[in-house]
Amino acid sequence: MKSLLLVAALVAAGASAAPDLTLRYAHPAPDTAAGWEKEALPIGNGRIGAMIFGQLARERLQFNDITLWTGDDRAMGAYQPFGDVYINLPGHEQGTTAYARKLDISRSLHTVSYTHNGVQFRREALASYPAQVIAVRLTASRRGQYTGSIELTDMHDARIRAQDDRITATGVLPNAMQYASQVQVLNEGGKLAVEGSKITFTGSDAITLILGAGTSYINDASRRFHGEPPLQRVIAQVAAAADARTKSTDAPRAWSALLAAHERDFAAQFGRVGVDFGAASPARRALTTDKRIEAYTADGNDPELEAQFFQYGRYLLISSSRGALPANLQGLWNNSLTPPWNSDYHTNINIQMNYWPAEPANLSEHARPFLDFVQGMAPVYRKLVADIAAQAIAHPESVKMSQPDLSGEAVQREETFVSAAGKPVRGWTVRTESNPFGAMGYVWNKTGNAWYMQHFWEHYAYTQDKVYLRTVAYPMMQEAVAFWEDYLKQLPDGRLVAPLGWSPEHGPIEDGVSYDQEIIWDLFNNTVEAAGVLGDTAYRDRIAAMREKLATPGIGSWGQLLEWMTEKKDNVLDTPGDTHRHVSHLFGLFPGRQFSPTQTPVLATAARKSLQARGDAGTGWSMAWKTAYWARLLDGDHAYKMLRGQLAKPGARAAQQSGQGTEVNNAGGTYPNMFDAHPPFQIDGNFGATAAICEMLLQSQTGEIHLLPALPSAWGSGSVKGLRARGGYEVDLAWANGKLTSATIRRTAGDGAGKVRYGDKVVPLNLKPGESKHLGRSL
Ligand code: FUC
Repeated sequence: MKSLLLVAALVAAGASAAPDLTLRYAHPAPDTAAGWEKEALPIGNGRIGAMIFGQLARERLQFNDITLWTGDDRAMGAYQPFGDVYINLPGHEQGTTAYARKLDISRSLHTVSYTHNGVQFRREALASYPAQVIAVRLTASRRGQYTGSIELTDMHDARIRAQDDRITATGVLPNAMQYASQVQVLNEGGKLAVEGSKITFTGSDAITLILGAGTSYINDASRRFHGEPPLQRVIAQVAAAADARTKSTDAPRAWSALLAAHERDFAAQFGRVGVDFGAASPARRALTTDKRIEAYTADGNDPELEAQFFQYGRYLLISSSRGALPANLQGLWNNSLTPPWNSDYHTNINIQMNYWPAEPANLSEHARPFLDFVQGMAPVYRKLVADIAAQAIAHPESVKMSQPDLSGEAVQREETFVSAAGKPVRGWTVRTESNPFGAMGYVWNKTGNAWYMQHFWEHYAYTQDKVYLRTVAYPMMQEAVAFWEDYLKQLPDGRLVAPLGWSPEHGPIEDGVSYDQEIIWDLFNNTVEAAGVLGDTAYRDRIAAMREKLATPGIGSWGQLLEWMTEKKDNVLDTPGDTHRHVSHLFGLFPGRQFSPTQTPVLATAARKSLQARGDAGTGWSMAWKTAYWARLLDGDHAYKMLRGQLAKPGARAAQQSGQGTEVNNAGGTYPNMFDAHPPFQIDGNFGATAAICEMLLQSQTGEIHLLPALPSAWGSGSVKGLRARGGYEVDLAWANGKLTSATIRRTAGDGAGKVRYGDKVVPLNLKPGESKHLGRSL
C-alpha cells in the first residue's frame, strides 16, 4: 500500500521513465562534407575525438587532436583535421537490413548494427579518457565473417607505414609542430597481412582497433609551445590499451577492460545531473532523431527531445574539454583544412559561451582547460601590450589612429595602451580572434580580459575552493583590474568610461559603450567580493569606490537599454527595427549580474524592451544567449519559445517568412546529429542552450538560490537533479502542474548563510558542508 502510494505520488509529481538519451538513425551519414557536418556523430575524450559516419562498405572515423594547429605567435593559422581511419568491408553495402546507428550520450558509446547475408554485425566505438585512445570493436553473430582492410590516412602528408598489426603516421607541420598517430588492428581468428600501407584481415571472427594520436603542443609560452615529440607517447598509449595486463594481446579482454574503465569514468561526470521535463508520446519515441527533430519543428511536443538537447551539451563539453586546450568553435571536431573562422578561440562571446554550462551543469573540472588556456596565454598577451605601449611612448608619431567607422563593421585601429598619465598600462588584454600560440587577430576586444576573469571568479563561486581563489583567480583578477584602473577615462562629470570600445560587431567605436561598462562593472564587482573573502579590505574598498564611478547604461527614447552612451540617430542603430545578432549590451543581465528584475527593475525593464526589439530569430549562439536573457527576466515561456526555435531544424525563419505558417523562428537551428547550426555548425549554440536551460531551472547570481525562476508552462511536471548553485550547493527539484513540489539542497563546500527563493517567498538557509535540507512546496 505504502509503495503504491509512493508510485502514485511519483506519477503525480510527473516522474516518468528517464528520458531516452540515445540519438538514433536508420541510415549511414553520407561520406561528404555535409554528411560530416549534419549527420555523422561525435565521440571524444576531451583531447582526441572522431566523427563517425556508420558507413557499411567503407566506414570512416574522421579523427582530431585538439592541439593540432597551424600558425604561430604571429600568424593565426587554423585548427586542423588529423586524419581518418577507414574500415573497408567490401560487399557489405549490398543486401543489408536492420541497419541502426546510435550514439548513447549517457554512456558515450557509438554503435552500428545491421544484418548482412543472415549474419548480424555490430560495431562499437568509444573515446577513452583513462586510456587516451579511441577504440572500435567489430563483432558478428557467426565466425569468420570479417574480410577487409584498415587504412590510416593523414591530412598533412605524413609518412605512413604499416608493420605487423600497426599502421603509424608521423609528420611535422610548417610551424614545427610534430604529430603522430597509430592504429593497431587486433584480430580474432582469420589472418592479418600488411599490404602496402594497409592492413588486411581475412576470415576473422572479430576485429578491434585501437587508435592513438598526439602532437608536440604544450601550453607553455616559455617553451614557445613546443613540448616532447609525441610518437613514443602514442605508441605506449596504444600498446597499453591493446592489452593492459599481458604481453600477448587478448582482444576481448582488452576491449572489455577499456569499455569498463571508460564507462566508469564517463558516468562519474555525466551522471551527476538528471533531467525530466515530461514524457514524449510512444509515437515520438519510436522516431529516429532526424525525424524527431522534424516532428518537433512542426509542433513541439517532445520534452524528451528537449532533455536530450540539454544533456547533449553536457556530453559535448565532457567530450571536448578535458585536455591540453579548451573547446574551440567546433569543440574538437573538424574535418576541414580551412574551417570557418579557423575554428579558433573567439573572445567576444564564443569561447565564453562554451563554458557557460560548466559550473551550473555540474562539470566544474571541465572549465579548467579554458582557465588554463587564459593563464598560459597571459605572458604572451602581457608582452604584446607592453611592446605596443613602449612603441607608442617612444614613437608617438607612429600611432595611426584611424577614424571610427560608423557604417557597422568596425575598422581596425591601432591601440597605444598608454594611460592618461602617459605610462604604459599594466596587465594584458585580447583581440577578437585568438589561437593557442598567443597570436590574435581582428579588432581589439579590450574588455575580453574582464570577461575571462568572470570565469575565474565563477569557478570559485561554485566550488568555494579558496586555495584556487587565492593562488590562481585573485591575482589574475587583480591584474585585469589594474589594466582598467590605468586605462579608464574620467569624464568631466567624474564618471569612468572605457575608451574607444566596440559593442561586438555592431555600430561605431567610441567611449563608454554599454558592453564595456557592464563587463568592467562585473570585474570590479567580482573582485570586490573576492577581496572580501580573502580579507583584503583596503583594496576591496578602493575597487568598490571605482565600481560606483563607472558610467551605467542609460535608457533611450523608446524605453530601451542604450547600447552606446548616446542614442544613435541614424535610423538603423538603436531603433526598434535593429535585429543584430549580438545583444551584448544586456551582458549585465546574463552572464553578468548587474541587472535583475528583483534588484534593479528599471534597468531590467529596459533590457526587456531591447531584447523584444532584437527579435527571436538569430544564429545558434545568439538564440541561446537570448534564451538565457529571458530566463534571467523570469519569463519562462519566452525562454521556451527561444529553445523551441533553436532546437527546430534550420531554415524556420525562411519558412515563416514565406508564409508557411510555422510557429518557430530561427536563423540557426539544429542539424540531424543535434549539432547547433550557426550556420554552419558551431558548438557554442549547443553549450549556450544547456546553460540557458540551467538558468530556467535554477539561478543563484543575486545571493539567493532561486528555485524554478523561469519554468515554462510546457514543462508542467518534471524534475532535475544535481544542478549546482553558487556558494557550494547542489540542488534537486521536482515540480507538478507548473509548481514546485520539493527541493533538496546539499552543501558540498563553503561557509556562511544563504537564502532560498521560490516566487516571492524567501527563506534563510544555514548548511554546513555535508549537510542537506529538504523543502516542500511552500519552502
Ligand atoms: C563572432 C560572431 C559570429 C561568429 C563568429 C565565430 O564574431 O559574430 O556570428 O559566431 O564569432
